[in-house]
Amino acid sequence: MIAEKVLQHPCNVLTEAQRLQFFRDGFLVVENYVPEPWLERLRAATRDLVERSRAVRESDATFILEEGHSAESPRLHRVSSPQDHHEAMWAFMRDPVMTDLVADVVGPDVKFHHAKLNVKSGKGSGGFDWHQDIPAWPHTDYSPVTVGVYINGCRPDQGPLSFLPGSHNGPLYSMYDDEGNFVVRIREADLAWVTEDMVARPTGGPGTTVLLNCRTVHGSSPNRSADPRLLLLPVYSSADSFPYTANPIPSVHQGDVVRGQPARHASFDTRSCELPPDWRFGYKTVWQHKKKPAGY
Ligand SMILES: O=C(O)CCC(=O)C(=O)O
Repeated sequence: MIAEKVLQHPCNVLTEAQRLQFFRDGFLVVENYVPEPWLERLRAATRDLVERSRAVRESDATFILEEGHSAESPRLHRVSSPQDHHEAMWAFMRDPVMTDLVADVVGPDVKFHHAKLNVKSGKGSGGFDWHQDIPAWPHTDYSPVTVGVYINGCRPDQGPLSFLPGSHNGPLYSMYDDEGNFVVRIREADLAWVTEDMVARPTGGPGTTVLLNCRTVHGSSPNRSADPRLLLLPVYSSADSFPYTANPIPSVHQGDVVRGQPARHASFDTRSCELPPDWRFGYKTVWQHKKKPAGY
């Protein structure tokens, strides 16, 4: 569903001013949004998942390990598809606390696409270079939104998500490097116009939640603190928006309508989107492309 149509529906959670801010900036921060009982369940689920990672020696489709990971001292970049591995995660992602919020920016009918839990274990966990999300999973329109829930909050030294406000209205940049690898990184030359004062790096307490439009340029710095920075990142779209490439992070729940009704007609935004590699043959994560990554 395109923004003009979304705005015809009343808000559930956000104020009208917050929603307009989302469409103006391409992101919105709702401080301390997720209530403590949910945060407790998410923390417990995270502990279970981290516990399971003790048996893992090499990164696999679920656990992306950080350097120094061991059974004694687990260090994770990410848990892919946490909703497929822990019922509490899926219960949260389809709960109105999430779906009513998402409906405010995609319209009343909400569809799940994929999710990840970025753990960023701390003491130097790497950051993310500037990128846009949608070229990894193009859809028929640009309604997809990533919701970022800081389970324990995020301080400036923990590598908060950083945004270029308004960049969702600009071009989509290439996510390929000169060798043709899909590196999920915008070339420096493409962002030569960016100055420090343009960058937003919002932080907040436990449950602080970020809504991120799929075209917005964003990244993050390393987590130099001793504490993990738990960021749960489910991705949704309006129900009438359809992916036209394979999902890089497949889920048994992909395509589940988690609020409202399934669509009878697809929504189209004809602005072109660069295509990713064919993910049916596997997804090479950003970490596998990093030789000496920026920000480490
Ligand atoms: O976890 C982070 O700091 C950044 C995550 C991100 O940008 C992504 O997964 O697309």
